[in-house]
Order: sequence, then structure tokens, then C-alpha cells
Amino acid sequence: MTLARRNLLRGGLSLGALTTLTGCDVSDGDAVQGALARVSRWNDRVQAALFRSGRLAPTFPEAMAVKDFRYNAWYGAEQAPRLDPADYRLLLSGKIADKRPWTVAALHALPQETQITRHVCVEGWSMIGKWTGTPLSAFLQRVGADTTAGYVGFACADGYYEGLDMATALHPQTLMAFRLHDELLPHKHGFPFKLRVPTKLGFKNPKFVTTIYVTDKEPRGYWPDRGYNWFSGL
Ligand SMILES: Nc1nc2c(c(=O)[nH]1)N[C@H]1C(S)=C(S)[C@@H](COP(=O)(O)O)O[C@H]1N2
Ligand SMILES: [Mo]
Repeated sequence: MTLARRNLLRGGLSLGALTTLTGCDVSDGDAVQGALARVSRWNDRVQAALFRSGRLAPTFPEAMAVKDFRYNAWYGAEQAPRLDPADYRLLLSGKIADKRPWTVAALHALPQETQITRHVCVEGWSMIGKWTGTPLSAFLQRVGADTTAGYVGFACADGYYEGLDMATALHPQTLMAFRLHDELLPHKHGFPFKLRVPTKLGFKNPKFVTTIYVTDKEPRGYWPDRGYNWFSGL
């Protein structure tokens, strides 16, 4: 984070500035929550404005990548969906020209790249991993997505849902990841694929994705619906 950005964000989030700006009484819980929600939305706009689609997340040497990657979801790993490659279909909807569903085999036939990047979870852990997959931008182009639309949304086999602003969806490091540490993505990590978005916090990396849609309406997110900042850039 640059110093200017840090100061801007810190300035924007200080409680003193907040109460001055909103004139609300800090003892009034609802007013404070409302003001914080407004600051969070303002913060989304500032983050989006500061985000440069060309700015790359740091990458690391192969030796730093962890093979036994940590699992996370709101439920245990043994309950993670185990999607059957024989009947899995990726569904497409919204502002996409070619909405034909995709089989696992068709997804795997797409051109792929490898990245070694850090996954950062808000719960206070981070880990470097090696992921291989297709840039989401290439996939969106391939299916004739309207990339002038505002957002790309994702629905998952476990009921999870997330969304990315179009600049992040088209970012060169945003991957549909099919492999982790050179092996087929394990079920608990999102088979047949997870979105790997190294410019975002972990919760904006949906696993076991079953639908991708393109829209002008900001897609809701599972954790943002529970109070986390929607943009959550790193
Ligand atoms: N479908 C789905 N995707 C999800 C989650 C989830 O609960 N369900 N949790 C998110 C969170 S909070 C994190 S930190 C990462 C964890 O991914 P991993 O298990 O591959 O480490 O997945 C993200 N994507
Ligand atoms: Mo997370």
C-alpha cells in the first residue's frame, strides 16, 4: 500500500472524522452502523479508483509454495461439496453471448498459466500457494461476455456467492484455478475450480463455482452480507 493510499484510508476511517462528517452520536448504535456502512461503500469507491488493472500482486519462488494448503469455509472440510466430474456443468448467465454450459473436460482443455501468490484470509492467516488455471479474462472473452458491464458474479455448490468488479475480473492474475501445487484441485479447495484472485482477500476467491454471470448490478457476497467490506482489495 502506498503512503498516500494508507493516509487516505486511515483518514477516511478515523472515528473522529466519521463523527464530524456525519454528526452522529457515537453512542447511537444504529447511526454508527449506518455511518460505518456508508464509509465502507465510500471505501469501495476509493479502492476501485486506486486499483490499477495492471498492478500485479507479488509472486514468490516455487520453494515458498505450501503443498498442504490450509482449508477454510464456515463448515468443516469433510462437509465440502464433492462435485462429480461426470455430471458437473458450469452454467453461464447474464450479459454473455454464448451461454452453453461447460464440462470439466472442456474447462481443462483451456490454455493455462501458473502463479505462486499469497492467499490472505481475514481470519488472520495467510499462505503462499501455487495455482494453475485459465485467466478469467480469456474465458470471458471466449464466451462473448460483455466486458463493458460492471461486474462478474459467482454462485457455488455450497450456497456461497461472491462477485468481482470488472477491472478485477479482467486482471491478468485473476484465474479460474484447476490445479493446486500441480495436482488436480482437491474437492475441499474447490474442485473443479476456484477463482484465484491474488489482489483480493481470501473470501473473494469462491470455490466449487457452478455459475458465472455478468451484470451491471453489484453482486452480493456471502461475507459482505455479514458486514465485511465488499471490495476487500489487498
Ligand atoms: N464456495 C466457497 N468458497 C469460499 C469459501 C466458502 O466458504 N465457500 N470461503 C472463502 C474463504 S473465507 C477463504 S479464506 C477461502 C479458503 O480457500 P481454501 O480452502 O482453498 O484455502 O475460500 C473462500 N471461498
Ligand atoms: Mo477467509
